[in-house]
Amino acid sequence: MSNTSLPDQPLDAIIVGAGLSGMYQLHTLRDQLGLRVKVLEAADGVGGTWYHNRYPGARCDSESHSYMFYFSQELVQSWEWSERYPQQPEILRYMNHVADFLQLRPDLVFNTRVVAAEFDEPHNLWRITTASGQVWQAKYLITAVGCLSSANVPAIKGLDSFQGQWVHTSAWPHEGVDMRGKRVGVVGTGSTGIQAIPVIAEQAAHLTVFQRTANYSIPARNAPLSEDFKRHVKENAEEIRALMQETPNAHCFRIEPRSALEVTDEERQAIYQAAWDKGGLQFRATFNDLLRDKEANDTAARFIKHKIQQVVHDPQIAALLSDIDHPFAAKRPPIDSHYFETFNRDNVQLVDIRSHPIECIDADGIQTTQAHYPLDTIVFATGFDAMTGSLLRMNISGRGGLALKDAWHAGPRTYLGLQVPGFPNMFTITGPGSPSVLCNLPPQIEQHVNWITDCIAYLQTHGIRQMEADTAASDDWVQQVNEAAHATLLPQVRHSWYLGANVPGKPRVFMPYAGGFARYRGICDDVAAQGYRGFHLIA
Ligand code: N01
Repeated sequence: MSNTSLPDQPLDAIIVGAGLSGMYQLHTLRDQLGLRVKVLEAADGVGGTWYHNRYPGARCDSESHSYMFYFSQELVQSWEWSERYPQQPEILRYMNHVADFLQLRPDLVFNTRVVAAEFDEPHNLWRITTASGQVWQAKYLITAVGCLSSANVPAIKGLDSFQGQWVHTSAWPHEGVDMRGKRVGVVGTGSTGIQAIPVIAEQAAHLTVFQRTANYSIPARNAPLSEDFKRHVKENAEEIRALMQETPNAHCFRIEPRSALEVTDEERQAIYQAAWDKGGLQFRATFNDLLRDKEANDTAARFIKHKIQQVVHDPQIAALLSDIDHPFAAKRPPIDSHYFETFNRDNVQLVDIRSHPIECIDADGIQTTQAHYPLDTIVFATGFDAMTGSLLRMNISGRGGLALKDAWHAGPRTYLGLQVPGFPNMFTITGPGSPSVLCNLPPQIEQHVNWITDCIAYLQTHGIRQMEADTAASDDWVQQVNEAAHATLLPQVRHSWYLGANVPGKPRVFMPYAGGFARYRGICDDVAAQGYRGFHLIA
């Protein structure tokens, strides 16, 4: 059987998606449990989000030594990052290295988009249909489709009539987009826009940034890694791994055990300044109550807004950029390389589309309620139909033909972000209800994959045909996810994609588990230790 031809017998497992999660899941099921497994992937290579997100400036916001697998010492020793925050091409090289190192390629099936997955109850099998009409069969269906892989292209009137080129950052053409001599417009100032804008400004003749919501950003202070640091990572891999497993966000730094309100103004200022100089996401780890206490959060917000006003020369532009309507880090906090400085360039213009929204796009550019902006290229850095978009797009139906979109009509309901009631033997890696996007993803992927692997080993050795999340256990988990979110400032943001509020018509439910990675891991371990409490196991 070649890796693209259908097997004669149903497989043990089909994994959808060849990003980090799909690749590691293939390795554990195939090489540890000896199961027959294939990975179906729509693209023609591995990488998932890093295969598609090739926009200028795309790089990781997690420090490189935390954005890698640690389950294998040999794998750790076989790789070296070049920068503190690796760029997309280097991350994609790492992904390909993982595929080769673990000899995964014979079981990766590329150019194969899943368009439907149905649970065949009498045969206890998942039937998975691809865009070319092939039907694959397997006992277990494991979705490894990532949290941020369905592009959110705003439905702006007239987009089809635009005579220039338009692109979404997450579907960047592989041949690149030539910005030289062009009038470029960027819509969106989230993490992606903030990475892309400084690089596009250097390439384009003129750049217009359309800002709906001003955003905080901390300087990344990216730099090449020293040989000493590279050695440090290799020699301390176990400690680094242990640290990431203990921290709430699965990063390589601890949150300081102090309140922003228990120090003097001078001490607080000095702490923020040191974190600003050091750069990166650690800024939010300076105090332990920034995400829980609005007054504490205000101190960080004031510090950053003041920095923006110092960096940006034109007071009107500085005012627009620092007029931020939400608490710091209540949206995913971006980090940047010279984002605010970019607005001091002569070829960059900031347009406030909160006060004067976009009315339409015409053949020549963007029309707001105030003015027309002639453009050759429009870049949508407008984010994703996050966490549920890619799952729903697969047309999954479970027991009795229950469609996932109907099961989730009021928002996603899962047990631990791992299973959905009514969908036996289906597992979701970093699904809604797990910490997922609130964490550095590789450690969480390792945790999810290891849990699923141990679980499947248990099912196989105990002769269990079906495993399915209990409805009451899922309802209780949804409640816990809700309570964890409301213990923080996270749900206070309008337009937050954590809530699904960025996609018109999407139910507003806080999707990721905000109780912290370490706590979540403990809960999952506990559930397994109690014979998979909250799941029905049918022999
Ligand atoms: O998307 P976003 P993103 N008209 O949804 C605006 C990850 N990531 O791609 O805030 C006009 O955060 C929207 O405005 P508003 C990371 O987890 C990871 O930037 O809704 N504007 C906002 O400004 C991140 O959080 C890395 O008012 C519209 C922007 O578009 C996640 O991806 C690197 C609009 C969207 O911001 C998503 O970030 C980069 C409309 N109709 C990103 N619709 C890593 O390092 C939306 N906007 C791993």
